[in-house]
Amino acid sequence: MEKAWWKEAVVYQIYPRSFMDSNGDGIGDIKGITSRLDYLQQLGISVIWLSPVYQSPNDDNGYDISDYQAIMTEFGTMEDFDEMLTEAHKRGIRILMDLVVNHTSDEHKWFVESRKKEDNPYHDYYIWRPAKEGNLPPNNWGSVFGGSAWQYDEERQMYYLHLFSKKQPDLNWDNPQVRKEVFDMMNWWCEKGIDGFRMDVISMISKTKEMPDGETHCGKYGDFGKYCIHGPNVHKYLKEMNEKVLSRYDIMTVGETAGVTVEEAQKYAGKDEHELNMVFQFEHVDGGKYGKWTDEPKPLTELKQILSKWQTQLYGKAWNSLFWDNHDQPRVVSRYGNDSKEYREVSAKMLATCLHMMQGTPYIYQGEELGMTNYPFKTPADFHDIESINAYREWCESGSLSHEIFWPCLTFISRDNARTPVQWDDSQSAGFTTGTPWMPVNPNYKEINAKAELQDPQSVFYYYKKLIQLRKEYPVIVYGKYQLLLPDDPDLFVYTRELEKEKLLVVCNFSGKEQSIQLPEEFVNGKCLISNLPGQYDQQQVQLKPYEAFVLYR
Ligand code: TEU
Ligand code: CA
Repeated sequence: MEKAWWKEAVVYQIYPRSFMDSNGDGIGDIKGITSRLDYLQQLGISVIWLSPVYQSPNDDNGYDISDYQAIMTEFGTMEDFDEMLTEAHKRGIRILMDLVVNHTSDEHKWFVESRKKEDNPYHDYYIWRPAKEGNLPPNNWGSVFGGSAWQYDEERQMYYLHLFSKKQPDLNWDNPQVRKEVFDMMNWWCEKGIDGFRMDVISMISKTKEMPDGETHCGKYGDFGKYCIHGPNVHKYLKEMNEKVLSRYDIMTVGETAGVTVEEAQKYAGKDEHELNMVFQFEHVDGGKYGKWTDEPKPLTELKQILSKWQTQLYGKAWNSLFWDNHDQPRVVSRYGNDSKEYREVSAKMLATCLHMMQGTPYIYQGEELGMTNYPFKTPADFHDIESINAYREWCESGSLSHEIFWPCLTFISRDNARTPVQWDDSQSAGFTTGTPWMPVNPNYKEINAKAELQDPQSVFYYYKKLIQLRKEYPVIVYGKYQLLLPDDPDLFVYTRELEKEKLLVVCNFSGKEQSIQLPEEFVNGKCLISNLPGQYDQQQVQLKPYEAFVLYR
């Protein structure tokens, strides 16, 4: 298999608003990030994925961009950005920008022009359609954040499409001028020296010309998926982007492709396709009882089946990205582990072992390396996230579900779980800010914080550090072939990796109960590379404590 730096990298995602505040206004910022680069270097990561830092009215926390070539005032200045980039590079850390080009903010100058009544060069930059009789929207599509996907514009007297909030109008990628503007902007950032892009909902940039009603599943709105996801020209446009931008630089790219199948992923990230390096697939975190909402984790057998399918079916054809957490997901220790006092640390380490020993590029979301947990929400007024607020309104206030049924789902899955400030120390506001944080700090910061973990050699932090180190030392972790063992075991996740003469055995107990396992003969007396408990692994029969995990090498 061809080697590449981005295959060997470990990425750390920063959600700037909640990472570190440098000036006491309660909002994380770029100088705050720069001040924590030493911490990230100590962890050992090689790449930062920076969630959006561009100028934005923050309807969706920066995923609604009003100027792609300016920094959000609250986050600092372009000088601050340049300094952060230089300081990161000095430490051997590369920076990926979040590229949000399926839509802009409605405050972007392109949209401000586009919505004007008179004809102008921006008229065709967005997706405009006349109203249907009775001034009704062009079709029944619902937006991801609730309500119709169409907004009537009084000025232009037409509807525009917004797959997300009405302040996030979708760009018309069929217009060559739009593509040129986007590619020029990307080249501008590459010339600045950034190291790649994470591409927001890149699978949605191409829409069908015909826009009929979508199927309705629950509720009154139709599903736009068939017409907007992996649309007719998406691969054509990405190949064009590759030719005009990506291929000209030594950069890394990862596409966010919700709903992607293994076959489709090979088109986006196939090694000879000349599109992207890898994609994010979401099967292991998607699918709830009510749309995306649920109050329970997937059964382990299903989780194993999904992750193993991606491991084996992309092998040698395309590259995987590996993640449990991001700014749109709840905290993994609360979701697939156990965030009780007794098991939080051991289960956080087990989950990390399970993911970091797989093939693909691992992504760590800020705070995950500390075993940060979900937030104890008390009332609907505790939410900041537009998706959570709208979902509560749509499911509960409309009466389709009772508060008692929906509340546990909302608190279990809400994106706000990931967005509370990073817990740096046990001082007020967890050392995130000297002011009032824009979002409350999780009250468990006195026990769970970076300062305490840096002082404790047994901490979750040092465990992540060791996993990252192992990936650098053992090529089998990066390039080895994956095989799942015990697929039907409801409690144990066991797999092997193999590269020429090297072999790894990874054993993870996902349950809160003791388990036992019969090791494959060849691993008896194997070398233990890492374990989250002081276990004995030199006999064929091994007893496992709750959430125990270990890796044997031979
Ligand atoms: O998310 C895209 C996406 O597919 C959404 O479904 C997302 O998973 C959301 O949480 C729905 O449950 C990206 C960004 O990651 C997200 O933060 C943005 O809000 C969204 O695009 C719009 O830019
Ligand atoms: Ca600040």
